[in-house]
Amino acid sequence: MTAAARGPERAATSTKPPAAERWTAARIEALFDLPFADLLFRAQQVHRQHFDANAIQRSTLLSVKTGGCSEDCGYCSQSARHGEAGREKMLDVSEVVAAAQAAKDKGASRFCMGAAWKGPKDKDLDQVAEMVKAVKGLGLETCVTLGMLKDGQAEKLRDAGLDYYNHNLDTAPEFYGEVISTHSQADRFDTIDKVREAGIKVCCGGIVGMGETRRARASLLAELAGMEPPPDSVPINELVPMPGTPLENAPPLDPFEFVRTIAAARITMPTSFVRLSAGRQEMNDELQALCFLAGANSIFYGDKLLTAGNPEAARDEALFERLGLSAI
Ligand code: SAM
Ligand code: DTB
Ligand code: SF4
Repeated sequence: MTAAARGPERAATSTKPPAAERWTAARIEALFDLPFADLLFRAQQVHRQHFDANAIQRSTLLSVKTGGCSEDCGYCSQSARHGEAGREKMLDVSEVVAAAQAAKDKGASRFCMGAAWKGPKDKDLDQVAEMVKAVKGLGLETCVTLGMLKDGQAEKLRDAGLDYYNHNLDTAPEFYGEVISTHSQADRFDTIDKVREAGIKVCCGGIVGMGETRRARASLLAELAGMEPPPDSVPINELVPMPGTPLENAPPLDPFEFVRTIAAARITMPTSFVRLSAGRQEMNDELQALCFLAGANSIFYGDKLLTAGNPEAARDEALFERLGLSAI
């Protein structure tokens, strides 16, 4: 089923459910605690009620402005405080268009442009709006992730043809301060509200594997599922431990715990696209297949994320072929 076809269902779920039905962190943690096969079976059932279980949406990422960010997010290679990503000036519109055309030719349906900013200055925003317009003109869906937005900026992006804005909650509210000190999660909600009010679709998820507890993973999902409505797209990133960052030595997450997180996201946000996001390059094909079985139905496609690696398109093509998956 397409996102457009899900519109009326989404409208129907926007009324706040009674407290007993709300996905609290405790209820979501109880999902995580299920035997693995039971959890995956439930996730598959929910997935098949709302989506074609063999169809995966593919977005290609491009960093249009890399490094030198004022924020101190402990996982990020682009922070000026610890990042080793280096600093690059903003790409020209022509460079972005060439990358977007190449992504389209390889079979991506959406092109996502990221910038390492706390938030864009108005002058920067005008340049990104030009990029959005040009990429949209190629017939691709558009997404940007630019940090926090000021009043009026979301509307400018919408008018340029922006379909999605990515802005993650990143982790549980109670763990946020352990990872980021230069802004609060309340600031993140504020930008998400601005995006939604401008009529742009919301892409919002988080990162797991940063040393958080299972309860904190459940708590992140409770925040996401509790949005009214939940995000249209929910990226679940596994921490890519980037050299030089405070989290470079974070202990790796049990791979089955990652699959459980995907399954719990699918069950608690039945009509959202759940994106198997960062960390895929470190996963074998079998683990990725389990993630698809758990209800992931979207990936980043192309050999680079923003600064970290991602599987090459040819490897993904081969995996799709082996699993009988088709691209949306
Ligand atoms: N500056 C903007 C912001 O913070 O929203 C946009 C770029 S930021 C790199 C986008 C998202 O990438 C972050 O919110 C985080 O979820 C994810 N991310 C960044 N570094 C990561 C890493 N090392 N591993 C996994 N996810 C990461
Ligand atoms: C998201 O949730 N994950 C993407 C996208 N949104 C912008 C970014 C992942 C970044 C991984 C680390 C890097 O490439 O630097
Ligand atoms: Fe800056 Fe975004 Fe990286 Fe945080 S995640 S340091 S805001 S680029």
